[in-house]
Amino acid sequence: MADSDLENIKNNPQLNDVKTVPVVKKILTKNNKKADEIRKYFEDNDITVINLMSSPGSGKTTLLEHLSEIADFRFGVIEGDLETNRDAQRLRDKGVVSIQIQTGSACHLDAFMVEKGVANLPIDGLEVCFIENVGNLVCPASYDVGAHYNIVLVSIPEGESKVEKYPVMFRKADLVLFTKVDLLPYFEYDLQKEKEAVKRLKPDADILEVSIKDKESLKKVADWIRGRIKN
Ligand SMILES: Nc1nc2c(ncn2[C@@H]2O[C@H](COP(=O)(O)OP(=O)(O)O)[C@@H](O)[C@H]2O)c(=O)[nH]1
Ligand SMILES: [Mg+2]
Repeated sequence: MADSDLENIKNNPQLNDVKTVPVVKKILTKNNKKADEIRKYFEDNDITVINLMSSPGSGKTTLLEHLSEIADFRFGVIEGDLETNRDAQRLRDKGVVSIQIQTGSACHLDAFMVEKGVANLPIDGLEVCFIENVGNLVCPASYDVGAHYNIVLVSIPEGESKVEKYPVMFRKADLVLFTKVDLLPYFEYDLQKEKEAVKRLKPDADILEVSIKDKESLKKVADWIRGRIKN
């Protein structure tokens, strides 16, 4: 388990009593071992795994739908939601190989849930596998799901200060996407200030602005991903 994960537990008033810390530590240690197995499986098959995390509705599935039209790499998707197969179906409608995991009441995916998705995902010819995590800016950040990179999305209509309010999530980000920037004229939103907040929390995170109305912005996301594909 990473030191930062233990720090997160210790800083959480619900989890930091003497009885709970060893239990949570054990759960995360088991999870991380399974996540390493998943990463190895994908590496053995030359597939780069990317975990998408954000609040519900910030544009994860929409981004994947658009990437299916412009990306010059083949990708599959493991979808995580509490209920329904809707997001996986949206992607299958676009010709993308996609498997839905229903978490029931769990607010995040863990490596054991992802393992079940992986078992049903046909990976022939894939270069990238996205894991669309459950919409939530808190819980998914604590669970390694076997990804190589984390992309965190935050949309303009969610309002300012999300980065500073949910630092654990943004510290995990390799790329932060500010989504729905076409809506900037309609919101009081200081994008520069929010970008600076990202840089303070995670100085080496890349940052991109995205709008589905601007194909060039989507191409930049595809290029960032293409740059992380092995071979
Ligand atoms: N205006 C605008 N709306 C967007 C953009 N991206 C996504 N949306 C809308 O945001 C809503 C939620 O998107 P969805 O992809 O389902 O979010 P998810 O829960 O993160 O997967 C949908 O109605 C999308 O059409 C964007 O760039 N601009
Ligand atoms: Mg979705």
